[in-house]
Amino acid sequence: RASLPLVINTWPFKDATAAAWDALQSGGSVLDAVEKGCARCETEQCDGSVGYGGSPDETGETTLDAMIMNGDTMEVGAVGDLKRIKNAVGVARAVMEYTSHTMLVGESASLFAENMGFIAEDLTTNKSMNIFSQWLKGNCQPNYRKNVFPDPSQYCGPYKPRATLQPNKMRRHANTHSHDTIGMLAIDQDGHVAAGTSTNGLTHKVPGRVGDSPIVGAGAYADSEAGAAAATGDGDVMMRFLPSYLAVELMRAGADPSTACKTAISRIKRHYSEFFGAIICANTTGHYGAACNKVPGLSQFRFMVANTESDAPLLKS
Ligand code: SD4
Repeated sequence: RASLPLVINTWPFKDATAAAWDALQSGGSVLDAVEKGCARCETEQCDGSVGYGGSPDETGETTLDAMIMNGDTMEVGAVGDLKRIKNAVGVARAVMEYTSHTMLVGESASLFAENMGFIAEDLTTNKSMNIFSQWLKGNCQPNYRKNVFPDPSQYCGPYKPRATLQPNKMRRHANTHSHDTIGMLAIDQDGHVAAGTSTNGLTHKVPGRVGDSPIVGAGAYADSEAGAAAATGDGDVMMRFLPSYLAVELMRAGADPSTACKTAISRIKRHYSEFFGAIICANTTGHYGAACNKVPGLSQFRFMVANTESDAPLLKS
C-alpha cells in the first residue's frame, strides 16, 4: 500500500526518519525534512559513518560529503571533501540557496561554510584517532571480516607510500563497517519530492577522495514528475553508473520502484558482480522499494519508512 507523505532512508537510522517526519508534520517542506533528517544523523554520528569522528582518511582527518536536491526545480546543492564543519547537509543546502553553483569542494567549501555562519570545529574524535593509529600500525579494525574481505591489506594497513606499490594495490573498497551513508527521500501530500545524502565516506581514503554521495544522479536524485532514489555502498564503483538517476528514469518510464531499484543494481553487477551497495526508490504516489548487492552479514538491505500507515517509523528490508 502507498500513502503520502512519505519519508524513506537508507539503513536503520530511525531517529533521522523521525526528525524528517516531524519536520513534515510541523509544516516544513520536503527539503526541510531531508535536511533535518540527514542533519540528525550528522549529530548522532549514525553508525560512525555519517558526520564527524568517523572514517578517517590516510592522514587521520575526517572529511564529509553531502547533497540535497529539490525535485520541483531540479536545483541541487552539494559539498565534497568538506573539512571542519559538522553540518555537511546544511552547507549543501546553503550552496543551493545562496549560490548559483551546484557543488563546492575541499578547503573552499569549508571557507564558504564559515562565511555562511557555520562553526568550524575539529571533526576528529578519540575514536577516529584510534581507528587511524591502529591502521597506521597495521592492526585490523575490530570489525574486519576475513570471510568477506579476504585481503587484509585493504583494511588493516599499514600505510605504505603509493610510489612503492604496484598499480591499484592501494585500492580500498567499501564495506558496511567502513561506512553507511544516510540517503533520504521525502515526498509530501502534493507530490513535491526531495532527496539528500550525508556521509563521511570511506575509511582510510586517499585525501581528496569524494564518493558518490554528493554526485547528482549517483548518491541521490529527485524529480517531482517521477520520484526519487538514493544509494549507499561502494561509491567509487557505484558513481560510475549513476544508479539514482537510472532508477528515477525507469520509474518515469513506468517501472515500479522495486523493479527500478533492482535494475539499477543489476546494471552495476554486470561489471562488478562483487560490489557492495544498495538503493532505495520511491515514486510520486508513495510506492517505494529497495534493492542491494552483497551487503556483508545481511541477506537483505535494511531501511526506514515513515508514512501515515503507522504511528512510528518502520524498519523494512
Ligand atoms: C561513499 N557511498 O562515500 C558512500 C558511503 C556509503 O555505505 O554509502 N556507505 O562511497
